[in-house]
Amino acid sequence: MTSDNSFLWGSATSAFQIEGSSQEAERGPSIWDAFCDIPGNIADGQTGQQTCDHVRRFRDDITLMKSLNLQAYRFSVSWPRVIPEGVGRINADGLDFYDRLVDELVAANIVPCLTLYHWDLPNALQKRLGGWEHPDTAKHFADYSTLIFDRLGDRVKHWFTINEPWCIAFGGYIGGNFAPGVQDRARGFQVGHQLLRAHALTVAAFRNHKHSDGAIGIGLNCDFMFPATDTSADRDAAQRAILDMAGWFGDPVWFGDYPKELRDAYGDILPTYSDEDQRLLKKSIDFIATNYYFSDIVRANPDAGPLAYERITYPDRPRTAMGWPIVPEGLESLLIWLSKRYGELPVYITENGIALPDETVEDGKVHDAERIEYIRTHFDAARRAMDAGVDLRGYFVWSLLDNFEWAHGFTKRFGLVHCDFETQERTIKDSGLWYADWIANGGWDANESPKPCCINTAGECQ
Ligand code: GCO
Repeated sequence: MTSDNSFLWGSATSAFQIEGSSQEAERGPSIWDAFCDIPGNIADGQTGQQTCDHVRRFRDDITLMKSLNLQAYRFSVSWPRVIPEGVGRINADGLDFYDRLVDELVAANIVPCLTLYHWDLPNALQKRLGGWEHPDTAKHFADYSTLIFDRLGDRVKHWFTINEPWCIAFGGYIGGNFAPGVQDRARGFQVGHQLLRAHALTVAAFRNHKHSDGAIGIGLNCDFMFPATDTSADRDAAQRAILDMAGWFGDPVWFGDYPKELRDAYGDILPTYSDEDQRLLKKSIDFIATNYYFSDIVRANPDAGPLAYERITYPDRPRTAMGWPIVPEGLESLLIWLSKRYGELPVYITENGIALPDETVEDGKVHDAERIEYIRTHFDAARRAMDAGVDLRGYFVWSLLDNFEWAHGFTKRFGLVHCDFETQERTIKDSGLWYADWIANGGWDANESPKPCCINTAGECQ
């Protein structure tokens, strides 16, 4: 994203997770509001109505970012705050909010990095068109994005179209644990397809825009998959598992089509692209952006679905409050895999972080040593990937604040800053203080050099 080689240390959030609805700049309902209204969907029965009340408190939150020494801040714009019905009427107050946010970030010398879509589709489009399954939604997304380029493109130069299309398609339409809660693989593939078309149309609009002097990409997510054994069957199975996640979206935006392995395995339920779609999709990213949280072990199993692989959770690793095994070396391997496959483009880690159980404020402090350890070991993994040739340009810790963790509601805390959801009081955790020092000291350069990794490809310590 940056034209020079400078490295950005940042933190990330998303609109639905932190903004709250708020009286000022009120937004239209999104599919996540509708999903929260269905009893049983959210672990603690909570909603996105209030969350961190960021729309009213954004100036204080920027002050917090300054105390963390953040150089960049990745946030998302809520489409229904800007265009409540998804098309048509523009909510001037909503647009003004993002304008002020960007102004204040720039004034604070924090680089604004903007995600156009982080899961909160205007519910009107879901009801009227069937949401992302309908090809017109992709066009409406490109129109909405163009409005954002018009208004903010003079100051924002770092753009992400869609955050984690895999989660939207898989979580929303195959697993069904995310909005809109469907369980149907063919519909999931159709949604993934239209998300990719939306990305391609938006990038084309960006590249023709008067404010095209920035860079644009898509926010992928991939768990890394280590083969269970060194046999070729398991190694191939692990590759198929990576393609099933990162390749489903990464291949189209770079090569213009899905991986052959997915076509062979899924057949006709994987939609096909028109020539025009393919032309627009090919090389429609200026950089690779990925979120990373954990890795799994993969074994070949002919009976385990069309791609014949089985994922196994690391049995012997410590787990986060999400139940995710802590596997820092998976980040190193993922970065190398993505960089080799997609043109050795510049790379950004757009999310990485940990939820911890039972975090409490005592005497104005939150002692989260495990978060410091998690972040530090992942920083080191990223550094090893750089030493192996990955052109890493930035690292965004998830998340700035404890926030609304989707189907988990407020039960999982990822923040560098603790948020009391009753009083809205913010407390910088030990990890936030540590990160502020890390950035002030120049990252790895001035801190001790990364520890070598002892883990082999089977996930064992050598
Ligand atoms: C995602 C989203 C974030 C999450 C984070 C922790 O990856 O699911 O981008 O919104 O909150 O990843 O689960």
